Amino acid sequence: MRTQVAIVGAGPSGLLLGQLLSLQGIDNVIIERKSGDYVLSRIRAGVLEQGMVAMLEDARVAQRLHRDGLVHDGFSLAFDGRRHRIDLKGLTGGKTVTVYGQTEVTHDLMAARAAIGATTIYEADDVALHDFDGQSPRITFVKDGVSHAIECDFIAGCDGFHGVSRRSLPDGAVREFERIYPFGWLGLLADVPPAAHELVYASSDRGFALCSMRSMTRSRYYVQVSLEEKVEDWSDQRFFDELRRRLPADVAEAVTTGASIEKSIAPLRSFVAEPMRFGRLFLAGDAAHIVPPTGAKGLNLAASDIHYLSQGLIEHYRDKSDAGLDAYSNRALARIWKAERFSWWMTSLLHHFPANTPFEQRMQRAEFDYIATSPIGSTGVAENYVGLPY
Ligand code: FAS
Ligand code: PHB
Repeated sequence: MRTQVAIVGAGPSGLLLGQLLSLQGIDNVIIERKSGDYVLSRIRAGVLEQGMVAMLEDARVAQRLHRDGLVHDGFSLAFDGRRHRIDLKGLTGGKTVTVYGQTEVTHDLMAARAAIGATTIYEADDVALHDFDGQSPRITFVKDGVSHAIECDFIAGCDGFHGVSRRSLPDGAVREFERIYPFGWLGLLADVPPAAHELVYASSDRGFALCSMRSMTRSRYYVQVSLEEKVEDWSDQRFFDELRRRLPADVAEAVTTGASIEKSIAPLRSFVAEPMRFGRLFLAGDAAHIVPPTGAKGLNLAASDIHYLSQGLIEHYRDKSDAGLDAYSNRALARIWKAERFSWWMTSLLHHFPANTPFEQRMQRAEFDYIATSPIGSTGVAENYVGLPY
């Protein structure tokens, strides 16, 4: 088999890249380790920056998003029961975010790919990348016990943090930066109305909690837990009781309990691999970087990577120019590091760190007080939350 661009991974990064390339007549094949149903079953992000909404419009997959997505003009920070609303729209000259689950984004991209007739190979085993530092990269994999090879011009490594692409690079080819946080997020999804019409990020001496949603009838909640916690030790009742203890009283009272549809614990880490290109292999999305979900940046960073990478590939084929590909890594990393900073800062502000001294706890409180009383402080939060320019 031969294609112009071979994409490893059928998550949001791979699917969005494939769609943008297909619309420009650039042939591409996606090779995915799991089944399509498994990819759709993963419950992940929920908030889209305006830039990502524009990307999905460019990809012609924004119809359901505009029908079902919830446009939010603000969100709240709460500290020891005191609440401060960040007026996103007012502080950023009209920018907003859209609440629309990553599952739905993936569904829309999968449907578009099927409609356009592009090839996705699911349940591919032993995926391996070859000769990407030369002129003729290729990918090999096993499907139903039969070995296959795909010859291509370029490989896009969109296979997430645990994927094969970054691990295929020679030792010393990338420099890795990492911070692992001493806690995780226990998330619960339930078909109950949200406790508030906007997101509430709450910090209390018991730990962090987040009230989010997927629609006005489906809520997504998180509580900070230690890394020793096991999801099977958390009944729905125990989860909701702990959630309420961490929320401002009015929000706690508005929480509607209900049977969980999904419950899982995710670890939190900050991670960046530099550079994001090696010869004809380009890393994008979680394959190159991870942020703690506190800033709602993970999925949105994948979108901006794909914005830069798709532009570079289109210029290569349409304009015979490699300027975009040559600039990809530096352009993407410039935005990535600013989102890493914001995600680290939001996480540091809102979580209970067991090793924090009383002084550091006071610094957290002072940071919140500054934001709550300074329009300039709130504006800094707002412009990062809606997403810095591409
Ligand atoms: P993904 O990991 O989504 O997709 C990579 C794909 O590659 C997967 O389908 C995988 O099966 C496939 N793959 C892996 N290895 C392969 C191989 N060897 N061969 C072929 N295919 C392979 N972000 C937020 O903004 N908010 C959140 O609340 C949030 N919560 C998250 C919770 C969890 C548990 C995780 C893991 C991430 C969360 N994220 C969140 C971040 C998440 O949304 C990512 O940013 C987003 O999925 C990035 O998309 P991709 O880069 O496509 O990577
Ligand atoms: C979610 O709805 O899953 C969500 C929203 C905002 C975040 C993280 C997760 O910062």
